[in-house]
Amino acid sequence: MTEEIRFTLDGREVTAEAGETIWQAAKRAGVEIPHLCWLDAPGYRADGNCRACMVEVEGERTLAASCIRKPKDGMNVKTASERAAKARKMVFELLAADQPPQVRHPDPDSKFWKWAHELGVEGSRLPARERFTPDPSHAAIAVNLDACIQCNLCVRACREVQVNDVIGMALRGHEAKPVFDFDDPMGNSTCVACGECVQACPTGALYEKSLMDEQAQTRTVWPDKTVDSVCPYCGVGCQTKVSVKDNKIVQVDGREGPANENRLCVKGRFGFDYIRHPERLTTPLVRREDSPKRGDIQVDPRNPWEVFREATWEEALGRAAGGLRDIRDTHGGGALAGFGSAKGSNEEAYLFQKLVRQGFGTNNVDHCTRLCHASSVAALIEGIGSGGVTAPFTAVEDADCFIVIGARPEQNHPVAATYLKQAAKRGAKVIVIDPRGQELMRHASHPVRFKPGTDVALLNAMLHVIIEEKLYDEQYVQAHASGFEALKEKVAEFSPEAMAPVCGVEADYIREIARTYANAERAIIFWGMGISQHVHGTDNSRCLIALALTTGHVGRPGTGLHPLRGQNNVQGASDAGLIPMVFPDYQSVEDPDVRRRYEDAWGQPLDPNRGLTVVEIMDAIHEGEIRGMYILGENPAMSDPDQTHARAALAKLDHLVVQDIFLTETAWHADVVLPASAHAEKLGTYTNTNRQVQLGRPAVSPPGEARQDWELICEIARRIGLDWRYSGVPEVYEEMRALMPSLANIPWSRIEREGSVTYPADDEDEPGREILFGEGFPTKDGRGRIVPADLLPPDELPDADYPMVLTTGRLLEHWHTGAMTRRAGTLNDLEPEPVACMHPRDIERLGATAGESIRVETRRGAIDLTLRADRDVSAGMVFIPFCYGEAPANVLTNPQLDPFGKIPEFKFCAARVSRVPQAQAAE
Ligand SMILES: Nc1nc2c(c(=O)[nH]1)N[C@H]1C(S)=C(S)[C@@H](COP(=O)(O)OP(=O)(O)OC[C@H]3O[C@@H](n4cnc5c(=O)[nH]c(N)nc54)[C@H](O)[C@@H]3O)O[C@H]1N2
Ligand SMILES: Nc1nc2c(c(=O)[nH]1)N[C@H]1C(S)=C(S)[C@@H](COP(=O)(O)OP(=O)(O)OC[C@H]3O[C@@H](n4cnc5c(=O)[nH]c(N)nc54)[C@H](O)[C@@H]3O)O[C@H]1N2
Ligand SMILES: [Mo]
Repeated sequence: MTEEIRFTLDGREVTAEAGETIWQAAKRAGVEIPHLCWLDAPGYRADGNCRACMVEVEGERTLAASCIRKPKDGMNVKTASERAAKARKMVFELLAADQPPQVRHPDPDSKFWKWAHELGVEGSRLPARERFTPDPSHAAIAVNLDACIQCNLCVRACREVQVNDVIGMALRGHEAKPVFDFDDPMGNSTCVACGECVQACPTGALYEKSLMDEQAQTRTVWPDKTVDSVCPYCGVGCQTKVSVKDNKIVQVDGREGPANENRLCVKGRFGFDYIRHPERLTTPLVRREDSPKRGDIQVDPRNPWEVFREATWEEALGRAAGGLRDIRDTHGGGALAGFGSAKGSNEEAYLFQKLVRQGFGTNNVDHCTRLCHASSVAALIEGIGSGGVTAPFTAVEDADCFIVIGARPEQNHPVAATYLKQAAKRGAKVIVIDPRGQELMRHASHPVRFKPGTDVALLNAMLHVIIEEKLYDEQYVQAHASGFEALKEKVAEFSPEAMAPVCGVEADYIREIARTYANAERAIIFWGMGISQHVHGTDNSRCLIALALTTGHVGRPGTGLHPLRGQNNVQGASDAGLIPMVFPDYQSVEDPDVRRRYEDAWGQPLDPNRGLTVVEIMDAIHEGEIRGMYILGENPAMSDPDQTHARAALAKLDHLVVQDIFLTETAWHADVVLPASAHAEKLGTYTNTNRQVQLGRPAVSPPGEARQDWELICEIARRIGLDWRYSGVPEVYEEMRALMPSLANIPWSRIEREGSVTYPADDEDEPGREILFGEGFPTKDGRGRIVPADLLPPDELPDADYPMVLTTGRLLEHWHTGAMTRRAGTLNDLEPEPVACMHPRDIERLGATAGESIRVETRRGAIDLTLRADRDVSAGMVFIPFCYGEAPANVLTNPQLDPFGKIPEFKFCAARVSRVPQAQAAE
């Protein structure tokens, strides 16, 4: 039990909770003691080095640093005694003497100056010593160590909070200074620009360039307002504070959300300026009569006038809706399809699928989840009756073991990765399974590099060990699982010895990782695209589910299944029904009872058949089945596999409406382009990977004539004959909620009040349930179903013509198709050009050198990129990120689908690599 401590603070009786410091107890009692090296935020340890928080403890000869000193029963503490106040003032005077003068200070409004002013210290009359040359080498962060007070917060921020281990303290005493790696300029160091150090620094020695003068030495920008919102990038769902000056975002800081506790990554913190890029769409566009569509067209977004002309909203909306209506009326709803967006809000997703189902009269509505975790969700729904995560990633705090397989969280879910790395430091066993090396393997007790595409071999071998050595949880299996016997039979043929040559992991090591996971008290599995984006993606996920169900590692704190969801709202967009087989909350369109409920709600008969999926829709266009599309906030001309095929399909459409914030490669093929609002310009809810429904608030207004996405969906709806009237986003949310049991106790007002609510919640005043399925599963028999999986090879194996394996994925700084991040100044500065990564040995074998231009070819096409040496890429493989329009990876990738999740094999196809002759490369 926690015991309270009673002590006297400035003559008052106060209590401290066990473990609390004097500083913390004082704060709760309403007394804020000056402080610099102490940061009152989760994850920060007190260091007690700056002496700014000294207090007097009766009976003690020396003053005590209140940030580390814990009170004792009966202690008498004086924060305001003359001695303490004088000592504190002295600390500030000494520090101020060495600060640059306020008129040219990196941040005259910093915490340091705020306290200094409060204590009556106005800076030193002496000129500060010139000690350090400024370091402006980083794209986003200015380093002005003249303002550094050696408080060490940046080191703790970097090493202990974000666990990036870049910043250290060099030298001692007065000479001490923070250094990046081996005292490299920040811009050349391994810094990942999460900016945690900037947020923590009390003086502005580390500061955002976006708030400073050209030389990056003096602050010149002060925001007009700060808005609480949520990050637009990944599924982690970091809460943000967005600062705005003259309707322009000038700074983003982390806020204390449940998924980030003030932390951010480089994209969330520094990737905000894309919304003011000159290429932003600001007026509706209509295709010119004299500009025929062709799949191989290239449009310069800065000069689209050969292809498009400006139109009024009336004309654009009339044409957009008219074309869709005509196709529906002539060819039936089945000739239409829609792609909604996982970048948009829940309300937009709900309205979009309603428009397609009610207005177009078809279930042909899908979104990027199809290219993402569709196979994971198919396996989860089959296995445990629910597609969401069973536990938030923060549950890793309670785990003594976790597996990360086919995911790269440090790069793709960086803030989630901070929790994983902290758990590793705490001593949790970490099993990272990936063909490609990654930073997280440095923190792993069990790094496992294996052959790509052989997950089923490895995972079945682990299951073999678990069953053979009786490491499974017999009681759990008896009470909560079905299919165990069939699994036992299946994996009998998958001994580690038999699978070792298949997956390239030694039999003993397979046994060891199987034992480590199974014998853990609490273990959790995280997975990503390396599992899902295969023709056997559903089988891969089935094996993971089998691991959890046999060992009982689900339903308790520190256990669970967590597919790391990708887009900021992919969980929400899926929940809201942007899926061709199901209405909101995964209710089958083929179930007559379900359908009747929706027909009653929407007042008309609905299509009883499942619709087509993303890649199937592209095929159906080629077959002449689908003639018109509405695409909102997706860029399939870049993100779909076999791009030439996809672009030819888009060009073949009789009518294409694209609603986006940029003239994307997809929009090049449009008849009408509707300029929409970006994330920072709108109100809405977003559901992150942890099932936390959070509120995004508008910080700035849309540029030019750009309009709100949800309003545009309604405009189209009305023009195709629906009587839609919504007073605003909250009304849409409430309509959606009435149809979604998962949101039952989460009214709009609650999200507004609490900022983040986990679903499901049992009551309006009860917190949502983080850990699910302690008492069985929402399946027909209440049991989790184990589905054994067989070993299938990737669809296209290397051969004599195409001897390498091509794998694709992401970079930390870029987002998917680059639409946003290639237009974000800092991010594009950090990763400016298309790269292909290969192992140095393969580069040597090719007779090439890193930095030169190479050509990568597959049976579908060829692209040229700059060669980068990367020891993490296995020999025989080439890795390409898919964010570069000038060298689009998906010209190369294989569109072959997983039969259950209908996801293409982005992670594996046969390729060949050659050098590009110099003359050609220069062209
Ligand atoms: N910076 C950045 N972050 C992002 C995104 C982004 O575009 N940029 N996108 C977001 C989205 S939508 C998503 S879905 C997530 C994706 O996040 P992740 O799931 O981490 O995605 P990837 O980097 O594509 O692939 C993950 C890993 O799969 C491995 N892999 C490849 N083949 C295999 C295999 O056969 N077996 C196994 N076990 N592993 C394999 C790769 O080596 C890679 O390390 O990221 C989200 N976050
Ligand atoms: N080769 C390869 N291909 C892949 C993958 C891979 O690993 N390898 N991964 C796949 C995965 S996991 C995913 S999730 C998909 C992602 O594929 P997409 O979803 O197509 O990719 P994004 O670039 O995120 O596209 C989002 C679009 O929305 C626009 N947008 C952003 N905000 C807003 C807004 O508020 N309103 C509107 N109207 N538009 C907005 C952007 O400008 C952009 O055009 O890619 C898939 N493709
Ligand atoms: Mo994704």
